[in-house]
Amino acid sequence: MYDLLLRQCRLLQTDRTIAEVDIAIKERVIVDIAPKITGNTKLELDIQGKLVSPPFVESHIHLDSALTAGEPRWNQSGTLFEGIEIWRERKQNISLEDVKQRAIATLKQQATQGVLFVRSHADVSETSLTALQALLEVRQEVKDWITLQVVAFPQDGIYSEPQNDLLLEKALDMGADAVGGIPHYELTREDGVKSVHRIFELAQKYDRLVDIHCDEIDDDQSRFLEVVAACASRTGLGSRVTASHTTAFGSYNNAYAGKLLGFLRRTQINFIANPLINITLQGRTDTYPKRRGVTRVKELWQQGANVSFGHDCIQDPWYSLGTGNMLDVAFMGLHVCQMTGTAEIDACYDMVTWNGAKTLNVEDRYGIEIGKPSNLIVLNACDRYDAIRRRAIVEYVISQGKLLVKTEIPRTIWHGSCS
Ligand code: 17E
Ligand code: FE2
Repeated sequence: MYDLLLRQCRLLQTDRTIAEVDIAIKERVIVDIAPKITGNTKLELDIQGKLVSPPFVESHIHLDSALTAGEPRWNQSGTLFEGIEIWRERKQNISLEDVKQRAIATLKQQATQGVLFVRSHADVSETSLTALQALLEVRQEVKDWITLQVVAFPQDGIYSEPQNDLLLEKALDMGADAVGGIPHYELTREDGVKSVHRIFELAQKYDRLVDIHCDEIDDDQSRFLEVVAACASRTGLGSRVTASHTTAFGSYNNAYAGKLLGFLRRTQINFIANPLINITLQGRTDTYPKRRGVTRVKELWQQGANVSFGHDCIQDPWYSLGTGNMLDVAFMGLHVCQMTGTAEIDACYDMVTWNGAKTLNVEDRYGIEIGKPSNLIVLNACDRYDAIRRRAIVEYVISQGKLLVKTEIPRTIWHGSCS
C-alpha cells in the first residue's frame, strides 16, 4: 500500500531528460518510478502529463529582514549602503517573535511556490543575537515541511566593533550551519583579508559551511574573491564554500578576470548571483553607460563552475518587491546575464534547482530517484524553458511524502470575436 501515487508525470530526471512515468511514495521515500505502477494507494493524483521537477532551492535570502520594507523608512537612494543603515535602525527593536513571525510567513510564501530548501543569512552583528536565535528556532519548527539552513552573517563587519568577532563565534556555538562575512564592508582592505582568514578558521574549528557576501560593490578594486578562492584551496574546504554576489567581478578588467577564472577553475567553490537585487542595488553611482552589476554568471557556468541564483530579499530595506518566486529570479537572471540560448535558458532553471542543492550540500537528499526523500513539485508547464517563459504556476507541492500545497490554475475565457 503506497501513501501517494502520482499518475502520468512528465518527470524531469537528474540527467535532465524527461520520462513519462508514474511515481509511488511510501513513508516519505520515493519507492518506485515506472511507466505504469499498479497497487493500492492512500491518495492518487492525476498529473495529466505536467512537468514534475525537484523543488526549487532558495540558496540566498535574508529571512530576518524580510517583510520589513518601509520600517522605519523607505530606501530612497536604492543603494546597498542606505539599506544597511535602515536595517541598523530596524534591528534596534527586533524581538524573537517579530523575526519568527516574518520568517515563517516568508517560508510559507516560498513553499507555496515550490521552494523546499532555503539558505538564509541571519545578522549576527547585533549583541543579543535575536535574529540568529529566532531563525534557529524556526529551522526546527518548520523542519517537517521545509529544510532551512542558517548562515551566521556579520552584516556590520567582523572588525568594525570589538565584540563582533565573539558574536560570530557564539553564533556557531549556538548552531548556525554556515559562517558568513562581508569583507568588502570591513574598514580596510587588510581587515577584509583578515576577515576571510578568520571565517575559514572558524569553519574548520566548528566544521561548518562557508557562505561569504563577497565583493558586493561596483568597485573594480574589490578583490576578495581571490582570497576566498585561495583559502578554499588551502583548507581543502572546496565545495563547502560559497561566494555570494561577487558583483565586482562584473567590473574587473578582462585581463584580471581571465586570470581569476583560471584560479577559480581549480577550486570547487560555489557562486550565487542574486539578479533581482544586483541589477537594482548596483550601478547606482554610474551615469551612462550603466553597469549591470551582476557577476560573470555565463562565463563561470561555461567553465563548469556551480552557479546558483538567489532571491536575496523579499520586501526589505534593500528591495521592496518580491514574492519568493524562483522562476522570477531565473527569468531576471536569464535577461541580465543574456543567457538566451536554449541550453542557457535550461541552465537558468538548473540555477534555481539542482545547482542550489549543490551549494547547500544537500545533493544526497535532492532529486527524484528511487530511494530518495519524496520532495517534488508539479508545474503547469511541459519543460524548463516553458516553465521560465511563462513563470508557470506550481500546481502541487509534495514535501516529505505529503501533499503540502495545491494551487488552482486560473482559467481565462475569451469573450471577444475571432476576426
Ligand atoms: N545585506 C547585504 O550586505 N547585502 C545584501 N544584498 C542584503 C543585505 C540584502
Ligand atoms: Fe545577501
